[in-house]
Amino acid sequence: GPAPEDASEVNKWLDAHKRSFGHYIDGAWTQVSGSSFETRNPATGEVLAKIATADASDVDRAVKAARAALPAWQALTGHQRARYLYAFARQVQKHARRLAVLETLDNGKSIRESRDIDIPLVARHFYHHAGWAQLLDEEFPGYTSVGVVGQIIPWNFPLLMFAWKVAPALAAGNTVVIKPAEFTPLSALALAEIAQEIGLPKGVLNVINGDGKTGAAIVEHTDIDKIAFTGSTEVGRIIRKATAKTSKKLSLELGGKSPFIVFDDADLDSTVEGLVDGIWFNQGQVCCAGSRLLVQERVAEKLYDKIRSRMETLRVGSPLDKAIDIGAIVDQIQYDRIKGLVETGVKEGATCWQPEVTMPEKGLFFKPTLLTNVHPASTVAQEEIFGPVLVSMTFRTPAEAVELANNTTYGLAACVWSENINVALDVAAQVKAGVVWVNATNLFDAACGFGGYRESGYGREGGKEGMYEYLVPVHAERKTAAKTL
Ligand code: TXE
Repeated sequence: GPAPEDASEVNKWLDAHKRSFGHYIDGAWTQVSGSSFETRNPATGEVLAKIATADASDVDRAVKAARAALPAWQALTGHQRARYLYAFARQVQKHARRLAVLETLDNGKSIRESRDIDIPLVARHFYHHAGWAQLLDEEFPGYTSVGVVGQIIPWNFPLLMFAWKVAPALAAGNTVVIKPAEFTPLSALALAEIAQEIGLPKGVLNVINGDGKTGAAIVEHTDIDKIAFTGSTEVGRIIRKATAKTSKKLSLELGGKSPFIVFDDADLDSTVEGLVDGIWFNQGQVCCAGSRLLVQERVAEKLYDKIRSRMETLRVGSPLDKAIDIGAIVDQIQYDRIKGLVETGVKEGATCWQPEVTMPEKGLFFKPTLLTNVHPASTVAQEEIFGPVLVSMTFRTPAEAVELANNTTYGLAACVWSENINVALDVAAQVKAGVVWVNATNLFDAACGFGGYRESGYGREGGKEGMYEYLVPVHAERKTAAKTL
């Protein structure tokens, strides 16, 4: 196969930072002192860098910097702010290779995905929102920025979630305090460096590190106007409670258990390719993963045969290997959680099948897994596994498919596979999900609002809908002032 991706540029970058990172507050890097944590490459176990942990006083300094930067940032025209977002996008493209390798080392995702999917989507997101910044006055008359925004993101798409949060916030004229996940802090720090390179005014974007305690300090800070969170449903609930004590605006993008519905007239070969993308993309660590296969009874065995033979061809291996399909699971905690849930599934009566694929000798690699004979009320049919594990159930009629599809507490995404467009559109309309794909899955675009219903959270990210999360109607006094100008 081709030579593995060269990581020397990233290693040089890490060495230049002495493999030790503080926070990026008020346009400057803080010293690493006090408590810290290590971030590892999950494919090798190697420590990549030491990262400072922000306590409540660090959070406070970041919020103060964001507050101080707010009036000048708000006072810029949308056009002026757009120039920074364009510059951001261009720098992401310029450093695409380094960012992709860094993301792969810290997260364990395949280089093919970080290079061809994550990084291009990050650039696209900044370009798209530069456009919104320019159109702010025309498209959102009577609206203004929310103010200082606190953002907490997960580890499954560290760079992309950074872009999803930061680009609309800045476009709308907010200033930001963002915390990447403790498993994957490095790429957000590389983007902080980009903010510095493009001369983004100090305090407009502050990046601080730490675990849930730091996250909680952001959520509880009294001078933050809005919280945007992507992560577990459990932490989402904690944040909902905490923000209820203040007047903070809130948007939540939480877990999912998205149905992948296959009718007996579907093109089964493309369905199988869709499944590879739906559940094995990013090792299944995707909030909208098509993790629940619902297949019409008559074709179930035929589809399972096709899935199993396709699974035999999936390549699990070093994320830097350009030819692999499945990389490493982000962390031991997540690995153990996946393993535990599969064991629970088997205990509850599911049949577990894994292919005879070659596995790396060390590192956090999990075999692609198919669970059949799953009871709709069982744990694995209800709980998000967040790993390369496909759970399957069968149905007989479209009505039964809809009932099964909606039979979880979630409502993030879904897809329907059928050659009969009437059936597909009819079923799609009845599934409770923020996005429904027909004969496709995992299609994302910066122009399209993404988000969930029910326990999957609320609020949308991307497109015009996403902009409203970072805007509020101008109060009467300001409106009058604007008119007299
Ligand atoms: O998530 P957490 P975890 C799901 C998925 C996964 C499970 C657990 O099922 O297996 O969640 O993952 C910060 N106040 N998803 O434990 O803890 C934390 O530091 C404020 C789905 O890693 O929710 C990190 O930055 N912040 C999901 C972020 O929250 C807190 C993506 C997410 O971590 C906090 C990730 C607190 N009390 C996991 N506690 C998706 N929707 O895509 C933690 N954090």
